[in-house]
Amino acid sequence: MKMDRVQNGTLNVEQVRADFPVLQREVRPGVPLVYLDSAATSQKPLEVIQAMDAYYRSSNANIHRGIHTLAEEATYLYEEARSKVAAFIGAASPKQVIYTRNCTEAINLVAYTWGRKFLQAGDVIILTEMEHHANLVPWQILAEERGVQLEFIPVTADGMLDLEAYKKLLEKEPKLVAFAHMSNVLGTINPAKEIIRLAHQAGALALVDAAQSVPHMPVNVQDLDADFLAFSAHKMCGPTGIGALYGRKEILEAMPVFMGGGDMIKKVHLRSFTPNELPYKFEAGTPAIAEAVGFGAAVDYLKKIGIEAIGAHEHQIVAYALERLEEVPGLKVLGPSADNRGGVVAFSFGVAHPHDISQILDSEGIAIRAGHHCAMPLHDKFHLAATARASFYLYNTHQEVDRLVEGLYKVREIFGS
Ligand code: 7TS
Repeated sequence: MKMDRVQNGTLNVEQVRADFPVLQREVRPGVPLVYLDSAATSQKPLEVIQAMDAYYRSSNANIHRGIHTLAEEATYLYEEARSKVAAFIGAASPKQVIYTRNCTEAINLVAYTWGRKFLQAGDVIILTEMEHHANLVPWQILAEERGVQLEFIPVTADGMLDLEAYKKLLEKEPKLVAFAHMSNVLGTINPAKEIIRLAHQAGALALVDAAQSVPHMPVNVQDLDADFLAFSAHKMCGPTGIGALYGRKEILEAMPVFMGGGDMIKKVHLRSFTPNELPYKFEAGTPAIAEAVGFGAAVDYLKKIGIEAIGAHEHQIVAYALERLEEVPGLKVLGPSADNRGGVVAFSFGVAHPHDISQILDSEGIAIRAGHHCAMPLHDKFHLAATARASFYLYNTHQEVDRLVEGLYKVREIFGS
């Protein structure tokens, strides 16, 4: 398969597109879909859909319980997928990969368990001004409850983190530095390895919100030396309803349990319980089994295509998009140049509200996202209530960027912006 979809490290996008059933559809008769909203959720290749379908058709059972053929198959598939996900991010052991509902739940798990056990009033957590609410609100809740102090690495006018300011903040001896590997608005790829190195030097742990990086670039938790790393399957060709938290083993072991119930215990008495081993300790109740199977299939798919080739393709598309969008009068792109950016372009456009832009583009079959993209403080920083955002993945083409630009000229005609 690798042969026909990738040639000399370059994606054959037409071949790739054929793997995604939804990309064949027309939004309305004669209007083909241009899907530019993969930062919200990616489309799913047939292999993922089929893996989940096959699971339900032939192996559906609850896991870790029954000693019957189907239960054993389901358990095997669920754990096999965990091993695939662990290998994909370079984790030393699958035991360090905890299934969660999504990236949001993974970060909340850390805030609720590690945060509540190890942090006290006055302790400092460093975040950044470009965080998604998923890596902001859980810490705000903790701050309110425990008197933990939040500090923020500033974002510069061109959408980069101010690392000099970060170094100053580290003098406050934080307990945790939690940051987005890639911004879902600015597209900025942050220097994760350096941020983590500096955090460790200052005695802090580091949590990487990798929701926008794991789907698009090689991410290796051991190379990064991350203490925690969180991401969602649905942004990486997998299903909704499942994500993962990677954690350093000794930290996960020291953390108290998250939710209570079946599977997360070794023993239960009427008034007490003994927690299970990793990773089950953090997985209470019947999990998303079919979704785990789909998650594993998504990793297989990305590996077959090659994450480097995917990243290189997106880099080309985003560089082309930046070049084409610059031509459109009145349009202002947020964030850095293509060199420091993944496949996300958010912009404002004169008098046209992002919702109107999105609606007009939708009439042309073009799906983008409009709003604050769950990053309100970042929008406040740039004095914007909302932006329009196009985001790209392995299946997007240069022609689709052209369609976007044509659509924006139509917006301009209507609004005279
Ligand atoms: N972190 C970042 C950087 C994100 O972009 C997102 C989702 C999340 C965390 C949360 O992921 P979830 O799967 O738990 O929801 N970002 C977006 C987006 O940009 N548009 O829709 C969801």
